Amino acid sequence: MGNSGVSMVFIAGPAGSGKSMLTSTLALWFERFEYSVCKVNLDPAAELLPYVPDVDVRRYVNARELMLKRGLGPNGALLASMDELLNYVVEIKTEIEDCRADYVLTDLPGQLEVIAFRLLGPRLLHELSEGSKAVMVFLVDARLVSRMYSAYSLLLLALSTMYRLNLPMVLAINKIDLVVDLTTYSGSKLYEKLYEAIPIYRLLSEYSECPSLITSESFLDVSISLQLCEVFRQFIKPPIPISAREAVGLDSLIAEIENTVATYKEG
Ligand SMILES: Nc1nc2c(ncn2[C@@H]2O[C@H](COP(=O)(O)OP(=O)(O)OP(=O)(O)O)[C@@H](O)[C@H]2O)c(=O)[nH]1
Ligand SMILES: [Mg+2]
Repeated sequence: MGNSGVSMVFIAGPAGSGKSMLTSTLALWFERFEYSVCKVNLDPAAELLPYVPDVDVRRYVNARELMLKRGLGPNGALLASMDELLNYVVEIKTEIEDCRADYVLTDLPGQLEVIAFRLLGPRLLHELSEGSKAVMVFLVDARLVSRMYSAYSLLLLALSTMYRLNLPMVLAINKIDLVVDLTTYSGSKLYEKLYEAIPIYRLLSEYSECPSLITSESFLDVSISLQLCEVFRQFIKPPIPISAREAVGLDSLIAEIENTVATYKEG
């Protein structure tokens, strides 16, 4: 069947990084660029969403109901829900195709474990994106990457998610409004401030050599830190700074999504 003109954008990232809010804001921005968008909620445990989904998996599986019915805890219920969703792939795909949108924005659950580190989550994403071009936007909360060691661990998480899902990735640092004053800084000044505040920029910048970044903060063996630094640079482009809440940086994010989609090769 195939959906070849359509681009699937999976919005991933740790719990609370702003995936649902970005789905909402990004949809508005795509529409501003005159693209049609289909908003998909793929989180069976979502309670309140900041957008009205066009396709909502809670119609098929509801984590809360499963929790009560099977006596599961919240994590177990989410795992069971994602497994159950595989039975509805055809229905969900049909609903997505019926949207006839240029872009499908898929809001994923915050528990990365279920989407990337188990058997069925990656299979679900793979089946949903079959026949379309697909890209993952990986969101990181700006407040959580203020130290070099947290930059390393979040980049490892992003890289392992990308590796497991076998999807090209656009990394975005969200909630920059909480680390810089957006009323004072914009343009290149904003970027300078972010460069100071968020070590990921130094880590991924071609203007600094990896050895110069090894500080007393690096807790791993120096040679491992150096090698990881090189690996990150090889596979991850400097992240796009955004604020999903304040709708800042979204045109750059969309440009990067389009670039990445353009180079997509179906695996
Ligand atoms: N200040 C600020 N807050 C934000 C931004 N984006 C999201 N938030 C807030 O962060 C919290 C979590 O946002 P969500 O969009 O629910 O995050 P999520 O990644 O979907 O969360 P889970 O689905 O539970 O993993 C909410 O209180 C949002 O209002 C942002 O750019 N700036
Ligand atoms: Mg969410």
